[in-house]
Amino acid sequence: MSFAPTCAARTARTRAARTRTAAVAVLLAGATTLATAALAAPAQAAGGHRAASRFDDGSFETPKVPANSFSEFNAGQSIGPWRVTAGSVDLLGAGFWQNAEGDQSLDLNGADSGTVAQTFTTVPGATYSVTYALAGNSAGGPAVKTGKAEIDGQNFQDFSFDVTGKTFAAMGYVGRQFSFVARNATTTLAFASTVRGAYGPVIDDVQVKECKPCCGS
Ligand SMILES: [Ca+2]
Repeated sequence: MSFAPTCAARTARTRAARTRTAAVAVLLAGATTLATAALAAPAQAAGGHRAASRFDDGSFETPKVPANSFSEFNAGQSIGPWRVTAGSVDLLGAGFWQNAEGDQSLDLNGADSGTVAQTFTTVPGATYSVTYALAGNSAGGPAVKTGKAEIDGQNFQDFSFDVTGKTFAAMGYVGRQFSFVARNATTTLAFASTVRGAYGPVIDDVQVKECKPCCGS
């Protein structure tokens, strides 16, 4: 399965970081054939979750949690089209801190490190670009929040964010991007914290777009 690295490399903003990220994704994508057994079960229907549809609510706007507060969600619970697949996470309500998009965002650490995942329809063989905004919960240590983005249970991108000097009012969101080639009619995208404690990486504004024919065009 070709990955079309030249396509990923032409992604709209050819900042060095993005190009480097795409190159990493290419390398990782090449290893997918070795990890078929690790692929997540399509659609995760066993949990009573909705049938897979298009990727949705990458902004974590549903359900609404109380303004200036947050709600903890634990493994097995759903957050709109997402579900918590490990540990716990916190969904932050409007006004709690700065969001990258909309009124809410997600701390990947609730009581401790957590993972959220969403399964959505994809066209096998098509290339998709995933973008997301990354920050961190500066209310507690460690300063460097780490996590990873996974496609069908396979690590596609490690990420880290240093909250030093950041505040709830100025979260300092940065954009991250990687690409993947869909292998099946559904794909599961997950974000997992890899830092312990109650103050984790914060994500918002997750977008998944099919590259037709190129990402960023
Ligand atoms: Ca949001």
